[in-house]
Amino acid sequence: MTRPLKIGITCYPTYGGSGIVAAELGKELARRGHTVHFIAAALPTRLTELSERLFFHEVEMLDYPLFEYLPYDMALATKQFRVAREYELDLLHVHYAIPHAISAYLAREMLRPHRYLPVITTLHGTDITLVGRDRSYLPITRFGIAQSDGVTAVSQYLRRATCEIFGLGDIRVIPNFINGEEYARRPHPELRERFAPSGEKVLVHISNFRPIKRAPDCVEIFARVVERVPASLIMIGDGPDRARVEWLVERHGLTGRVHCVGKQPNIVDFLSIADLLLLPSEMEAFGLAALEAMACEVPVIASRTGGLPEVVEDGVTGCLLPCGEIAAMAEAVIRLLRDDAQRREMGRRARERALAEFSSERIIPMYEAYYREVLARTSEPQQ
Ligand code: GMT
Repeated sequence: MTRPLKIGITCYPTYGGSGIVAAELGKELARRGHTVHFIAAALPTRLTELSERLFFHEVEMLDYPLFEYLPYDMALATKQFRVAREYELDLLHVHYAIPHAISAYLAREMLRPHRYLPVITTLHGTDITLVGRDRSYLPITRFGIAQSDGVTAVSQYLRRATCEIFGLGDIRVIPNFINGEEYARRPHPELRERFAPSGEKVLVHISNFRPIKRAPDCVEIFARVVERVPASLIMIGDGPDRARVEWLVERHGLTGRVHCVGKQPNIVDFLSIADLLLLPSEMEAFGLAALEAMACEVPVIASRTGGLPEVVEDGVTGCLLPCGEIAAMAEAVIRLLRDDAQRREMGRRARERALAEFSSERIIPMYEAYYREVLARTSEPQQ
């Protein structure tokens, strides 16, 4: 029998899908008997409960008048080094290359006189396609990825993009995953009554309202839809574009029909009353919100971009359209809202696909196998 592992995980705790994936991965690994130590600036949002196999170590930062910018990367490296030494971690798994891969590299080098601590970096999207490719970060991002002992990407698209942008090739694709028991459609009459009291159809958007998500497009699409089908739109999340979304809602006279509910702890409740998910992003390396919706039998209307075609099957589990084509997206929404039978069939197939391709039962063993592969490779004598 293989022994359980001691794994350090670093991620962004509050903002975005990479932190959600990291937290869910940690919980799944702990359920399978491994011990997981989260090393981050704050407790990751999805990590509500710690246990004897799930630990959290906060990165402490000394402020000093001389520091115009606090050296977080160094504080993180120090914490990773300390936790790895004290808890005898087998490996460090960092999510989002910048700056986590660099901090992990530093921690590994600090520990090297004692022993070798393998580092695995998971690429999530903008760490490559937006921030990482920017000239100010490109060389150091490339270095961090190249120095990692193992690199995974959440989609084939992201693997290809990394090869093209950085000229780096040895990347394993391990897609994002969903726990099919937690993510399942459950009746929620009170919530439906609150947002659709007259039996309106319910559209949902979930994002961090950054420009790349094109949240304002949802309001433009909805403005066209609501002229022809009674509907409500629930916008979940918060971020820079929220004010613009609220302004557009007023301008289109949609107050009371569009509900900006901010960040919500229980996404499943909202997805359980949703008829469709809108995801008009400019780019998604994967599109975790799409997968969460699919698991709850919600078809997805999304942009044909990045890794989304690997998640949403056009015409089968949702519709993919060119980014920014508001009118075409609105037509697709109207068509599906008017055809209950087709929409429900798409929802059924969406859940089927989510479970068949992206269930935690299928994906977590890929991470476990990859950990063991990297450990076996790095336990050979280092040059
Ligand atoms: O969006 C980001 O800046 C990074 C990241 C995050 O932390 O939310 O999002 C990416 O990772 C998610 C989880 O793997 C993916 O589902 C998102 O598609 C991806 N975002 C982008 O590619 C824009």
